[in-house]
Amino acid sequence: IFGGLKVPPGAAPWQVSLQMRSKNSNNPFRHTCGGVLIESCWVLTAGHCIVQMKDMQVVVGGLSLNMEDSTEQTLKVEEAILHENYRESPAAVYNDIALLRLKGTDGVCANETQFVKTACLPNAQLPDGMECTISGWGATEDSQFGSNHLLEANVMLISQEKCTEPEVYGRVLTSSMFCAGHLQGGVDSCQGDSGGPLTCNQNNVKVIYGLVSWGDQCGRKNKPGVYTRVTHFLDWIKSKTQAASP
Ligand code: 4AZ
Repeated sequence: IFGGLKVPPGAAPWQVSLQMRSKNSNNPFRHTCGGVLIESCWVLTAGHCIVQMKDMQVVVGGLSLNMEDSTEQTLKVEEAILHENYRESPAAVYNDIALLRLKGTDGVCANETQFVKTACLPNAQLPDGMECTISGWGATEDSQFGSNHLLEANVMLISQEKCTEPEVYGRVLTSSMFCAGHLQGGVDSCQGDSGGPLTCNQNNVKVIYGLVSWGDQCGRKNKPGVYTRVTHFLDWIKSKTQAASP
């Protein structure tokens, strides 16, 4: 996150750190992407986060990556479901969404606490210009390796009309994506934040409106972050999560 501040305990209880097994024996799992807990056994993330991931684990309820928080829960992944129409091109990533089914017993995987809660899904489009919040452990203006503490920043929803202008992203932006940020630059998501949440207030409830997906670098003028439009995938999410639960 560029231009962010530390997230206070319990303020982003659906935030997930998606971690991949690494060769470093001191730290056998490495933070790779963000994600969002949407049900006790389901995490929503970006498709590009799981395309080449084998051995993963999910951590919820933690704020710091370099020490084990007493509030965190570590879960194993039973199944990763990538969107059938996931595509990468040099210009953009399409249908950049995936679901992770967690390992648990009797339909309980993550346990709800003050620090671990599921996020609500949106049920309508939200207005351009609305202020929303992004969070993650990704690269910052000071470190390309990311932040040890979870950071958050406020960004504005940018109209499709503005974001498809040639000086922004032009026609590579599709209706299943949207832009959010600050066109003057400075505040943005970045590498390592991918798959993590963009939350907005809808009727006084925070909903997961976007997933960090891509962008032309980070924090640059006229190059806001691009997010997977969660409302576009509600039927897909429903079909996958309902098919696998009893
Ligand atoms: C990335 O490389 C990435 N500024 C993620 C988000 C953004 C740019 C790049 C948005 O994963």
